[in-house]
Amino acid sequence: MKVPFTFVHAADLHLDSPFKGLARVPETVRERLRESTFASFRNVLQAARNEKADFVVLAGDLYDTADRSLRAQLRLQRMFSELGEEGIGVFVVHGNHDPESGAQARLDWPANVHAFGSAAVEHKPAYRRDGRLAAYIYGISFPTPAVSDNLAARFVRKEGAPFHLALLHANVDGDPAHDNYAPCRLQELVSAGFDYWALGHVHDRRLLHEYPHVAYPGNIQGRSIRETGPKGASVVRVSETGEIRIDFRDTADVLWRETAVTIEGAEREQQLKERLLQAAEEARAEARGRPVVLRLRLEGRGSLHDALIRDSMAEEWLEELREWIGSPDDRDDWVWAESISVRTSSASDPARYADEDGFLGELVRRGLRASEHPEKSQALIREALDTLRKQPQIRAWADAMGEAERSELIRRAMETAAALLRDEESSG
Ligand SMILES: [Mn+2]
Repeated sequence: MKVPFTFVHAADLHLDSPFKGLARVPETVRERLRESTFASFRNVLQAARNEKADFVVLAGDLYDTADRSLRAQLRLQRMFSELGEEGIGVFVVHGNHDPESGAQARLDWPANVHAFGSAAVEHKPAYRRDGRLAAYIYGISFPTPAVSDNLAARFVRKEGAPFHLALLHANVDGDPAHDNYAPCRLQELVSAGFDYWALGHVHDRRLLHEYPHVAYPGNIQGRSIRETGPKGASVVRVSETGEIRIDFRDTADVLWRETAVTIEGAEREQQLKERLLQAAEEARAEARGRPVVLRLRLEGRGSLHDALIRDSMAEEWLEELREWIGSPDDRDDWVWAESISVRTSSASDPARYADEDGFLGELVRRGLRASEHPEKSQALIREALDTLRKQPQIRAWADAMGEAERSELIRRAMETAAALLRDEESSG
């Protein structure tokens, strides 16, 4: 028989993230974003109160940088001690963004907080609010930012508790989208004898296994247009029979969204204007009172394509769209149009030139062949970028491209070249 209890699992708070690269956004937007990681974490703790959680576990990257922001440390200290007044414990491990080696303010942390050290895996009892032992919590922090050791292998289950919770910042099964720190295998976590692995590091929410549960809650607040989708924390309920139920709480303070707008069937700019505006208003409605940073992705085949790919056209639409949807200074549920990306195709499929003689036909034939064959598209892109590869950023971008992206790039290059050649022919 187990003891029923409830806990909140969150990770990757990245408190006080600086939101660099937002130099050109209005002050209102920048300010709200700078506060968003704190606001989301307040929502996480409010969820812990509302759900009558017995304790909270935080799986690393509480802070954004190794030299922890003073503001973040002082605010955490206050928020944690408020939880302590309600009898809620807090268990913390540190990850690659906030390892032990970073500079830390010398602060007195409240007694309800336990931060695991980096020397060895420790275990601590976690109690329900009524004082009954609920679980042992095991954890270890990163000593330095780049940990290549398998920390999971050091976890050993002890006798004496009804439930065993392992708290770790780690990359399970070498997820290529994240740095391969504290690498380990799902299979070894599953067979290690714990009931729940509370993980951090991967910023998407993932449930890798059930019974035992192995879970990433994802980060609590999107920090760029690459971090769209719901962001928040898991409320985990363990019943007396050991059944585990996980409920997600979306705690984000500002939403990052990318939404597609098709140009198909739009013959006139007026229709495009209406569609852009509608997409922005839909994003606002779905956010239910929260502000949104929005990227609009134009796609589909249509007659507006040829105009859209001209220099600075997307910028002009973007500036106008910002005017129509209103200034972030005027309402709390603002929508900030971050960018418009053009992924459209011309109304007429260039494939129909493939049988023609001459340069246009040859270009289209080569483009189609390359976009259909991964090796050919790779070779073509390599050849095209040859001189640019000296630039480290371009090299990194080119090397990170997947098969589908390369094929898409070739197809777009072909469409653009074909459109320019057709223009030439009709004007000449
Ligand atoms: Mn992180």
